[in-house]
Amino acid sequence: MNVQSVPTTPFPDQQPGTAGLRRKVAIFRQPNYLQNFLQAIFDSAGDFHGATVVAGGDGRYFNREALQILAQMAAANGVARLIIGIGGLLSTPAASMLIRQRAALGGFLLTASHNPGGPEGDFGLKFNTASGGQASEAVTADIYQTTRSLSRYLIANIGSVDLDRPGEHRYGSMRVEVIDPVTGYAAMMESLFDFDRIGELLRSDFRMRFDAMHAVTGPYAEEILVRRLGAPAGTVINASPLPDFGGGHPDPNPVDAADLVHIMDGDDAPDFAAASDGDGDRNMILGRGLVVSPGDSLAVLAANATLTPGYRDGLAGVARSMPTSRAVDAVAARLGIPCYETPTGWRFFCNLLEAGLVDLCGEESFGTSSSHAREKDGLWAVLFWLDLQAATGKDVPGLIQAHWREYGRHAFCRHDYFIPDAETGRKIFAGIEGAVGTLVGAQGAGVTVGHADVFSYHDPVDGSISDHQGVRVTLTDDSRIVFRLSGTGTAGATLRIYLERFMPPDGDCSGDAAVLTADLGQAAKDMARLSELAGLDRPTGII
Ligand code: VG1
Ligand code: CO
Repeated sequence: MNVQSVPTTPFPDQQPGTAGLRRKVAIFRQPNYLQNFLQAIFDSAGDFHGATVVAGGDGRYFNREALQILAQMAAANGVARLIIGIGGLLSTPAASMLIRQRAALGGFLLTASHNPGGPEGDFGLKFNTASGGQASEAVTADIYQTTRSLSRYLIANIGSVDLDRPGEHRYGSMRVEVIDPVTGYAAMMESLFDFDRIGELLRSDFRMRFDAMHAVTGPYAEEILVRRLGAPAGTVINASPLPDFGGGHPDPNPVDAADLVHIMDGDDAPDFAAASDGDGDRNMILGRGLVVSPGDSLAVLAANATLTPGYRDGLAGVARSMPTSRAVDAVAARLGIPCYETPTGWRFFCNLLEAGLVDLCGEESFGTSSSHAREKDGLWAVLFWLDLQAATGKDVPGLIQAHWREYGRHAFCRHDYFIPDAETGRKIFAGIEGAVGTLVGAQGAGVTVGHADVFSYHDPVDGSISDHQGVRVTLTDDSRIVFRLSGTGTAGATLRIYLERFMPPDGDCSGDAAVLTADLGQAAKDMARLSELAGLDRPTGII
């Protein structure tokens, strides 16, 4: 095997965001760009000599080419065994589990998740460490520092890896295993949920629709829902992964999965619907006429966890990202278990999971998961909701309404403001941070600010501190407004404003969340001075 050391010069922009390095495909395809980032990982994220490493992606445009480069560089950097999902595909949760099951040093996840794909779209890469979770902030900082002084990368002439031929083959001095990732994933799901009663439900007159959005979950959903559980053909729609996701935006939310919302609002709506995102780590849960908010989903799963085989012994604790609604806090208080509040980004849950402090975690953007993996897991959440429906005989609206009657409702909505000039966006956000001290007592849209702070997270496991993780504003009626800047975009800046209104259990908890939180949104826009500083009078997106 011929290993070449190729001279190169640093790219200044290779700082990973919330979920790895995401850039336009055209940027990733510049000569040496991907190579530099990969070499920085090989140089700084562990000893790759003789190591086992996992690789796969969400199937977006450039996935296969990037995997070939990765294989050549892995061989050159001494990797002994490379495990790749067949066709170069691995969902993010399946990759996380595989890293753990195979005791790999880590894994390369080629995904930009919900960002659009195709030649004009985005590409992304993140590195997960031996625990199966995304590299910590410290490791990520080392990788970034390494990119800044890189002068060479190593690449080996091993020919082209056949990604579609299952089995183990030698390329240069490296063994490449091309595996079917669905089998192991399905076995894990079978150990957590009662497949007999879910199967019975799905084979009855119960009708379900799962939208794979032409992304990676299609094959997983077909195997589990249709082949193993007996759901009728046609249950999984948009099932084949496409390099451009069929031109769509594989983000499971009411805007990008509007077709599904429409189906569930119609007269002929099925009993249950769900969608997942590009890399299979997020989920959206729908009942007839109802989209379950991410915070409610986490809260319902936590409150009913002992009904499922995998969680029948109860939960050690729960965690939610800071902007996620506080619905789960109420459940944790009732159960007498701890509830942790972490910054956005799944990596912050990993220490808690690893230390056994929590079993369920959830994010504000339709992401939920548990101790079975170190990433969020879309299909897992769908199976959890199916199992709860099978166990209780209630449908989604029934489960949600029972929950609100018990705990009250945390109506939740997100307003996004896209600011084309990133620098202006950063200034606006800095302005909000700077104004925190003056917000208390301020009035807006009939509400008074009771508390405001810049969120800083002290990791209880490793003691690390992550500051500037968003601004929290609590109002005297226990409503809440949260501001943060998106870390996954590839152009401009997106200010995300999360709105939450608490409705007590003894009152009327019905109504559309967007309407129920509209006045909070108005107050938030004024606090951020968005009209004045960015000329924006209304959100560019409401989710
Ligand atoms: C978004 C979500 C965040 C999530 C991140 C990665 O980040 O809001 O909750 O952790 O995507 O998820 P941001 O910084 O744009 O708000 V995924 O499914 O893209 O891996
Ligand atoms: Co994702």
